[in-house]
Amino acid sequence: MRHILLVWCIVCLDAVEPLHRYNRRPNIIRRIELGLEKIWSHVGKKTCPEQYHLYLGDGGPFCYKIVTEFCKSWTSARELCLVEGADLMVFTEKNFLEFREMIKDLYNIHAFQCGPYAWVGATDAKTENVWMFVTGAKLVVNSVLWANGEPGLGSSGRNCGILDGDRLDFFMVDENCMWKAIPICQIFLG
Ligand SMILES: [Ca+2]
Repeated sequence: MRHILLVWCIVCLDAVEPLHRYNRRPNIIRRIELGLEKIWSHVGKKTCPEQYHLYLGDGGPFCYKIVTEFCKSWTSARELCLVEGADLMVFTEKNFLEFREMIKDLYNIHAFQCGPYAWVGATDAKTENVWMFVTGAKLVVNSVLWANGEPGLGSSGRNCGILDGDRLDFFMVDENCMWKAIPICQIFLG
């Protein structure tokens, strides 16, 4: 199972972002492998590592962690999750609205490090206007995740999905991947 997870992870990396970008930093694959080893027992027992919360609703079971204290580009945010055996969060149509409320409430209690923005595990970096989740699943253009009028079709400089709490009430927009936002990490248990 561990090897299946690693192969899945590497295939998904390549599905959404060319693997050679990661191979320029050879340690990252090893660090991802170590991350998967760390969470392996949790996946087997359906428990969450420290600082992660268990979610049993739609799309679960999975663990998630809203990392309010780090401010990163999309790729760096994703790497932060990957080395913990996680990945950037993906949502279902049903659980998104629940998480959006949770993220809004959390921001109101405890402001995020770089403003009201959070990265989603979604990108069209590989093929412009073809939005993919990091799981390899396709994200439809009329998904409830998107803010009205988003994504901006043909915006090749905006290839990463972000929840924008500044203007759009934490619905998703396409943003420049070098923008800084907090990661939300997710570990699927099933
Ligand atoms: Ca784009």
